[in-house]
Amino acid sequence: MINWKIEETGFNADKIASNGNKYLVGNGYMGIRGTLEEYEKEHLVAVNLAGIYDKVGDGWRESLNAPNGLYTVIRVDEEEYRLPNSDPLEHLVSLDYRRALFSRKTTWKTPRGKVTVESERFASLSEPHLLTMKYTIKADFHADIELRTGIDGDVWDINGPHYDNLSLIEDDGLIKVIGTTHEKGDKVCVTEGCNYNFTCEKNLTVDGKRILRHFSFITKPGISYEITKFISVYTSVDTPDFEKEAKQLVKECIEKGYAFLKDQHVKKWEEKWSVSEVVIDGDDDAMEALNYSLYHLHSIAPRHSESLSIPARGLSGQTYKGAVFWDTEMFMLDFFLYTEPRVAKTLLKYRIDTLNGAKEKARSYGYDGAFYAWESQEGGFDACSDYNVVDVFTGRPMRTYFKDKQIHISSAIVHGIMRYFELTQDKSILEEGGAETIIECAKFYYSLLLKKVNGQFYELHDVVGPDEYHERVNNNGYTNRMAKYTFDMAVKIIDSLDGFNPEAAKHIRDMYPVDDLKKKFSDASSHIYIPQPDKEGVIEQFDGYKKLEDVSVETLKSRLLHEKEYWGGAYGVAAHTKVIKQADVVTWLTLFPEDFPEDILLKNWNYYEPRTEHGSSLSACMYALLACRCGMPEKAYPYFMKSATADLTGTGKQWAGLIYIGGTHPAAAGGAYMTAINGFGGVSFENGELKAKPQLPPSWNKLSFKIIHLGKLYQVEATKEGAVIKECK
Ligand code: IFM
Repeated sequence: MINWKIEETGFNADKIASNGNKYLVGNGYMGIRGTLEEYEKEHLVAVNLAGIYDKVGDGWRESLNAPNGLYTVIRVDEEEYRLPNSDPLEHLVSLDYRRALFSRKTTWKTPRGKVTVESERFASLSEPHLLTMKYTIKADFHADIELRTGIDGDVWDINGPHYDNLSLIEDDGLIKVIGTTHEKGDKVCVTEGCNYNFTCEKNLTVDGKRILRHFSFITKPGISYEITKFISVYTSVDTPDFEKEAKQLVKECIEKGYAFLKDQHVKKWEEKWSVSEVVIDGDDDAMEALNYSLYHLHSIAPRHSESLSIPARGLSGQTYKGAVFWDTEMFMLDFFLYTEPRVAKTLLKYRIDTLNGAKEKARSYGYDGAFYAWESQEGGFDACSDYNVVDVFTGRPMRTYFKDKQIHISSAIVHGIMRYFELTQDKSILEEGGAETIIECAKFYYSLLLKKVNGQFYELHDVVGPDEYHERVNNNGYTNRMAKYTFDMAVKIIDSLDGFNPEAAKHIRDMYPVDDLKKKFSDASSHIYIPQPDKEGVIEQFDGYKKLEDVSVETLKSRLLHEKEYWGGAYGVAAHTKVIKQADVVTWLTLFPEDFPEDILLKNWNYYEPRTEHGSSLSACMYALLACRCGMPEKAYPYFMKSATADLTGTGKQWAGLIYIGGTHPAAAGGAYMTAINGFGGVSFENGELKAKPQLPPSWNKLSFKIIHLGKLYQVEATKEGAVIKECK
């Protein structure tokens, strides 16, 4: 059995950035990096907010980090003690990921004795605007302590600063910092109030962008001096009354006290685990890594909203501009669909509600329908830049084609909506805009189809597939197959309009010439070119792939001139070779294994596996899933562990050229979940029935989990002998 805790003893300054990700706590509204209270912006402190963005000058538009209400520093006998500046005698950080509690304990040796600080914090799962911390100081002598605690408005930004001005205010015993954003004048308001159990001299200062309370007292040896902080975070996008609500929440929390709030928070987490915990008998490492991954997914689920999605790096900072990618629909969605379908719907509603942005993007390129943002922010705005990578050699931005050519993004939205519908039979998703979204995505692909004068097939040219190292290719198999799927789904929707509520059906019929569209989409689906296996059984990833240089990933690595060099783009080392960044044909075959006999699936797995760099954390799980499909759980296992441990090891890529891409990896977490449940557990849904044909890795004796299907909760017990599925009463 696992102890649901990760911890690290001793202090290592090199781990400040990676521990910020690893020890993150969050509640979907905000993510608080696992940094220490005394850290400042150079240590990548962030209270990263969901769904609110800003742009400064020519910098990239990115998500906001709120002022840091946890900020706390101590002075002992007039000397400041803080990491990383003052070497500790002992240091421990830990994360109880069952209860989502971060804690630290640090002891310093001072000239007169030892001083220990301990803290515990959580982003409340029962109150999305609340961040709470308990901080204690203990000394083994009569230490002269000055505790400075308050709100640090000098926040870490990649493309900031985002607050044009900051107001630092004391109000009725509380302190607050309100930042006004550059672009739209949105307000971010952090309010702090505290309780403490000691008598002291008090003072309040405003020091630049910090508002700080000072508590001065002399310790008695062995006595703990405790302060609890209640911090509310609100924005003007949440409510026009943000200041009032922020204050009210803090006041209420001061009354309720830390223990009560913690208890409520822990109960909420227990509720989540009661459905989502996965038990792996025989492999504690795997069980720990998997549930730790699920912890991250829970921590970033936007439960406070009905229409919001999850950024590719979760709420761990501004990497990838805090934007939403296909990661959500293709990699994270199943976890929520199986354990908390309401969240899955929220994620998809975000796409439905940003349809206008997608239509505008399509129009801006001269296409019809909906071309979803590659890096989606609010309103569906595409934050992806045409120059999304910086060349390490010249320091110049490189033209990349993620935004304009990665057209498979729209099909991911269709896949997500249909998967939600198929697994829940909740038609409202289609009636409330899902049907329209699917039709618009189909119109988009339809407007891109090409036919050569004497050609038999429709083709899709000049695209980028999931393997981003090969840009502007023709007939990427994954993209063409997903376009076909989109046409099929649009036809299915048109055919099912009679079963919609009359108003929704009328809306669709009024908007579209449905019979004509059905004819067009059916024709497109039957005639779109889908690459077929060659005589070795291998499917060419795109036209001309086979002619590229066949080198190993290792050889390619040996050709690098710089460790941060970008492998893709026109001149990247991978561009003229068969080395691919991430699963591409393999992703197609994972999604549509029924397209080919099993020996073809296997041949393609064997062919592409040694040619894949896995430069994206999205890659490994697709190899794991297809390996399971091919009856190779032992080959799937290392890929599963790679996905499940992405945030535990923190060894993923940190740079794309000179652009920082570090942070948490929720798509890998979701991919690990899919591998455990769909792959090893062999879960499928046939004719509305939940089935499981397990194939466990050698070391696993039993895999147990729960799944919500068609509104009912089931317990699945999978062993090497088979599975037992029981409805939970
Ligand atoms: O969506 C992915 C993409 O497939 C590869 N680069 C990183 C993106 C965000 O995770």
